[in-house]
Amino acid sequence: MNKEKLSIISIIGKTNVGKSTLFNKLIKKKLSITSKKKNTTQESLIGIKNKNNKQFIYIDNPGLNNNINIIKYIRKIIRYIKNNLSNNKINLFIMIIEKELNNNEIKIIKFIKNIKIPIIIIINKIDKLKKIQILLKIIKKIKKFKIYNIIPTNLKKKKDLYYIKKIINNFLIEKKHLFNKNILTNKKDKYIIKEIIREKIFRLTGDEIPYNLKFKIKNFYKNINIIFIESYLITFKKQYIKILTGKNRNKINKIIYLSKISIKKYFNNKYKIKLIIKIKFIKKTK
Ligand SMILES: Nc1nc2c(ncn2[C@@H]2O[C@H](COP(=O)(O)OP(=O)(O)O)[C@@H](O)[C@H]2O)c(=O)[nH]1
Ligand SMILES: [Mg+2]
Repeated sequence: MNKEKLSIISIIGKTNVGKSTLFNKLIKKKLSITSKKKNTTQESLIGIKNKNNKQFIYIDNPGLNNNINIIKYIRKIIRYIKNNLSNNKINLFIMIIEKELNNNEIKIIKFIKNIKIPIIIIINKIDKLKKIQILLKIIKKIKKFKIYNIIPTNLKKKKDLYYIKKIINNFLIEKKHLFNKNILTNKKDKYIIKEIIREKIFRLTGDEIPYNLKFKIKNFYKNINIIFIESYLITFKKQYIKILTGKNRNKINKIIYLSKISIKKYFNNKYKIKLIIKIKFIKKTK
């Protein structure tokens, strides 16, 4: 019999480089929300993929911002694994970059090399690069740090994902699986649903709006054939009520409609979805 193999893989990088896009593709399920806006992912999230005797545990993380302390960022990510995966350690880091390798990213490489955890670097969105020379320059710069697992990608292409998976396969260790085969994530259904709705809000509203909102699920239940969600969209600016509602409620209705489709899909069309979103204005007291 084949012995069980395991790998704990943490995906890191600046905000908006494509971490959640890669994460979803690797686990073959849209679990993490993605958008063009910054800081879409706010909490780390575990996704599990099983293949025969292999178990891949991927972690999607919030993005690295320019103004945060790099070491703190990495330590927090390492701690998340310790706390949520019963003291296990990360086997592999995947760092995604785009267009350049900046100083913060160099600091991360140095830190990770220092603690002796393997790292793969993905140079994503190569479809947006104007010249091949830019790519060659980045690769050269990375190689200076003795990192040779460098994968240029356009995550919208299937072929590129195949190479990434092949490389990840080299970092499995012989170890008992941490999760049962039918488990997909460490998060509760309510959390995933909240994220799905948050994604629609992100995608359907203007740039500044999502950062001035709070979204709360007030009531939630799930039985054998229905999921019921009653929620609040709280805004701190009065003028946003109109924008969020839209003409004849068309904006909020669209958010509800698209959320329902995604929630249904996430649960493999097993449930009817009843979703209520109430818009509420609260004066911020600060
Ligand atoms: N052009 C292009 N866009 C991409 C690629 N990969 C991801 N994106 C887009 O980049 C945006 C940010 O992706 P996301 O996964 O949310 O980034 P994260 O903040 O790092 O998790 C989304 O709109 C993605 O569709 C790529 O290879 N090429
Ligand atoms: Mg993300």
